[in-house]
Amino acid sequence: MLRIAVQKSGRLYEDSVQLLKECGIDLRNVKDRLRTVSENFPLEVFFLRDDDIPEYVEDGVADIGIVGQNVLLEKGRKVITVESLGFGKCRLSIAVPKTFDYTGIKDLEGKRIATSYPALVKSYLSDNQVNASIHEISGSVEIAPGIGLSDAVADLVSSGGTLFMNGLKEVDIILESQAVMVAKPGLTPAQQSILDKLLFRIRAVKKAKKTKYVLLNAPNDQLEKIIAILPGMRSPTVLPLAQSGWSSVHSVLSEDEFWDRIERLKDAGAEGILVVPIEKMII
Ligand code: PRT
Ligand code: ZN
Repeated sequence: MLRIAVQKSGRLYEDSVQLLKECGIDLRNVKDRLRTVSENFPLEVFFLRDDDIPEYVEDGVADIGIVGQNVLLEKGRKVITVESLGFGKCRLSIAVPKTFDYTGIKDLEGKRIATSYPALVKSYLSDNQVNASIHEISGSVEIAPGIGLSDAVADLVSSGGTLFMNGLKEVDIILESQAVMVAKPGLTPAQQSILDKLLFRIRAVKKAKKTKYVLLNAPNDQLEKIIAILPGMRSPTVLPLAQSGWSSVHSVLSEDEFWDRIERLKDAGAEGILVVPIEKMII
């Protein structure tokens, strides 16, 4: 049995539970529970506050956990990052009032900065040889300058809407963050083997999300040209259509090259292009 710590409620909860479900791990009655055991995979799930997860994993109360890199690096616990998960993306940024004529980090010399991430901010300031006082507050950091508590803030940003609504502008990025899976050092061979199984599934789910299955009809005299545009896992599948002189071509395309290739396929004479999501991809 492997014990995993995930956020009890908050921004990482839904995606964490969803990821486990997409890995085929049955989790029943997760709402309002502190722990649950999967019925079809040797995994026990603990639901905790995100701030506590690095410590619980380091101490071995849980064997693995899902947590934001921002929390992980702030806490400085000795755990191993085993996989980036691609959700919970945000950045820890410095923001100042719109009226602050900011030219660079040196402008924060002697200033007061409000943040919930004192360790990360402190090390960023010292890397840049800036002396400033840090005011640690645990929530609603963005209101600190408005009420005269600080001159600047260092807070998590995703869309930037919260900063904007509070008359602040983002001026420096301290850290780009996303949710990661962490593990305690020294897993037993049995635990490591469950983790390997889980990571295998997570990677298949992640890969599939970035990839689309494409089906199209191609005139046979254009087949060579069309096949050259499609990368495929090995090479595309080509099946004859009932209508003579035409074939059906199946392949996979990654998200980044998707639109470019679709344009080229159309130009090369492809018709009836269907694009289908892939649930899992094992290569
Ligand atoms: O109760 P618990 O302690 O578990 O949760 P929490 O309240 O401490 O954390 P929670 O649920 O708010 O966030 C959990 C994790 O989600 C964070 O540690 C980040 O890794 C990640 N994450 C991703 C974010 C954001 N995006 C985010 N935008 N965490 C917080 N925010 C906040 C930010 O602090 C600011 O108040 O959202 C606001 C800004 O959003 P925008 O879109 O207006 O810029
Ligand atoms: Zn928290």
